Amino acid sequence: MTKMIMVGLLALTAASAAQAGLQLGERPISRTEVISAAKKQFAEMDGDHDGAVSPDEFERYREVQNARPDRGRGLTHIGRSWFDKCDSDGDGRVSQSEAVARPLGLFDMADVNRDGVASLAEQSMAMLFVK
Ligand SMILES: [Ca+2]
Ligand SMILES: [Ca+2]
Repeated sequence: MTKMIMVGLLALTAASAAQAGLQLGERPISRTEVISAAKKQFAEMDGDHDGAVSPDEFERYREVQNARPDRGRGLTHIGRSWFDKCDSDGDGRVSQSEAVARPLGLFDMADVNRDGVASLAEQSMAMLFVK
């Protein structure tokens, strides 16, 4: 019974955190959360819904993000070099899979013991690489 309540609470916490973006160093983060947060963010960036983020859409999203109180900090932060780092096939557009691959790559780097969850200790290591 207690265990069920705990699981319910964890699910709730995960859902609200995904809304707010993934902050590092606050609580454990799961791999599935990273994927869903990155997909949600991609949908926000892809303003014309053509399935790819263009350089213009990227710039626009940067402005929106920088206007937020926390400036979108955390694992899904879109930095200045985000576009170039994400566009791995170099076609000048960032697809959803390219966009998800980046935070996921950072996550996998953090998840040292590969259990699908980045613990707080693992995140504190990863924070050396993510701003
Ligand atoms: Ca687009
Ligand atoms: Ca591309």
